[in-house]
Amino acid sequence: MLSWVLSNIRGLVVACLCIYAAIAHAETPASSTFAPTIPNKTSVPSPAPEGMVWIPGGEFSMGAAISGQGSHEMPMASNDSGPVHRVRVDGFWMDATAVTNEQFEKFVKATGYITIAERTPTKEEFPTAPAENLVAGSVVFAPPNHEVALNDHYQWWSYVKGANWRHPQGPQSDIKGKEKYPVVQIAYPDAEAYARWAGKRLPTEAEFEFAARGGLSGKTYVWGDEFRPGGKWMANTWQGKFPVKNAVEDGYAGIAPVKSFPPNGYGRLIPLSLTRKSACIAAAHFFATSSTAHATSWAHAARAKSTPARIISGFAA
Ligand SMILES: [Ca+2]
Repeated sequence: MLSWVLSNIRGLVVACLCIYAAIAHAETPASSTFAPTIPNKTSVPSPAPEGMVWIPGGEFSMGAAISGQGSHEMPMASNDSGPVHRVRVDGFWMDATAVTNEQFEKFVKATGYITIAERTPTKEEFPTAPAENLVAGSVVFAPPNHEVALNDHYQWWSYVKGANWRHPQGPQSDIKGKEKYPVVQIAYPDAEAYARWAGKRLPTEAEFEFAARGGLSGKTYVWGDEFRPGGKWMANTWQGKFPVKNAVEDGYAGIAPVKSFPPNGYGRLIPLSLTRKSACIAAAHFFATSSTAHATSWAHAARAKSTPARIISGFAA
């Protein structure tokens, strides 16, 4: 049952709806060390689409030089982030912030779209699941009241019937007054659907990482190597013993409204940092845009180990 609940990640959120523009990746010789980002010299197209920033593209060092265990602590890197390798991306437009609840609501009102978390799972999708478990819902952060091993995220994620983007923590919760918060409980197909409706697309992982780095290279965070320069909170993070105690010193126990923290070097409001997946953990949900999406770019992306970002975040806590 537990394994089914956990495998039923269909509702687990893609908080990162990054929709954007053009591509064209080309692999360059791998290197185990970071080298400076070399931005493209092409001029910025105009006019700028509303709410979007131009990511110049160029050549950069992608990945992480260290491996980690996927804990909440920084710095960390997922084990598939290495080795560091040079990748080139074309310039593209990207949403400056995560897609908000009010933006997503416009999409739903216009299309009648029903998200994955709102759909009842079928026996065909989950043939081994007990019938009583085939209920619509999603995964919600539910911290234990005692310390637990950090290699078992099932200790703090629970499948909750009726949890979806309108009710992020379950039926008793809602998003009233949270119009400017990133939409959560959104699955990858939901993000794709939103992107299509908006005339955009999801970014590849390479594009996402290029944008997240903000022109810097090999830095721990998108703003540099110091976690709190001048004592300033630069992103929404967890303070305290995870997942038991959240001291909330940065003012946010769960997700924060967009634009709550400084943007990075490209003007994008990206929270954390460094490695692809962890960049999302602090609730970085972005949307970029796009004018074109070449099929070949996906192939190139795959070759460069830069599969389209299927970033999950969640933080419906
Ligand atoms: Ca926080």
